[in-house]
Amino acid sequence: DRTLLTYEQRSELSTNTVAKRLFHIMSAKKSNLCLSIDLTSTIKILDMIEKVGEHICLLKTHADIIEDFNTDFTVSLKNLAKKFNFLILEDRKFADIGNTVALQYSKGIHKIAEWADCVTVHSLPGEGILKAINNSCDNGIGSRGVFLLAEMSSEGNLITTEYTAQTVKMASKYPNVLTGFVCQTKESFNDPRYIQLTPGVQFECSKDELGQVYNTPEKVILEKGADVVVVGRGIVTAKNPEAQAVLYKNVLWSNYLRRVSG
Ligand code: 5BU
Repeated sequence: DRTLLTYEQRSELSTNTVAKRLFHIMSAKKSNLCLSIDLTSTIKILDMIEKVGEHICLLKTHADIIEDFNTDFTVSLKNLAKKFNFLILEDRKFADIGNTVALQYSKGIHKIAEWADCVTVHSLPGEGILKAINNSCDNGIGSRGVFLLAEMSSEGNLITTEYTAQTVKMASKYPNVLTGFVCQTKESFNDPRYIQLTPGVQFECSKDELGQVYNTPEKVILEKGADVVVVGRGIVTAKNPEAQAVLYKNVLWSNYLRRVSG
């Protein structure tokens, strides 16, 4: 059972550099909290990171919602990642043929490959999409990672258990580029090398008006097998985001300790 091993133990097994680094950061900072920073201005994003950067292991971005995106911003982002010791995940959810994804990954305004340690990718188009990112890494951009979507948190999504199983099978051919899976359940995969990233988390079990479904920190860590937990509006829209981030960090970490102590 991968969920009974510690993050240190799992970092020893990692075959992807980003997974290894993320496991180390989690142990060092005692944080398995990923902040989903879904804000639309670069100043607001950088301000928010100054407040919560110390408490997170991973920062999840949506570059395409930022109205004033620019290269100075990505330089600042990388500096903050270094200062506070967290990694950056661009939640781009690539879903096209490999050739197009290779271009979307490294070109355009966003040049994602230059600043994001890892990206999210759909398995729907087939393994060409993993090959594309893998090739980009081999061709000079260095060690990067992929979180493959095996399940989603939203109500009525079309992913079946068969789709999840085939996704995990497809990924098994790319251990060097695979950081982990974005998923909702412990049963979706077994391999302890990979990180389970789980979004849809708030203290209040509830929903939003557009189909997002929330589980509590305790439930996703103890029952659902989450390793890194994504919190967005639960922190970003709080009156005091820093205090709220500390609350999430502490609850998530104590539930992880409970889990690995059996
Ligand atoms: P929230 O504010 O905590 O609901 O934000 C959740 C974030 O995680 C948001 O950026 C989504 O795009 C992202 N997400 C998700 O909510 N559910 C999924 O299954 C996947 C990503 Br994949």
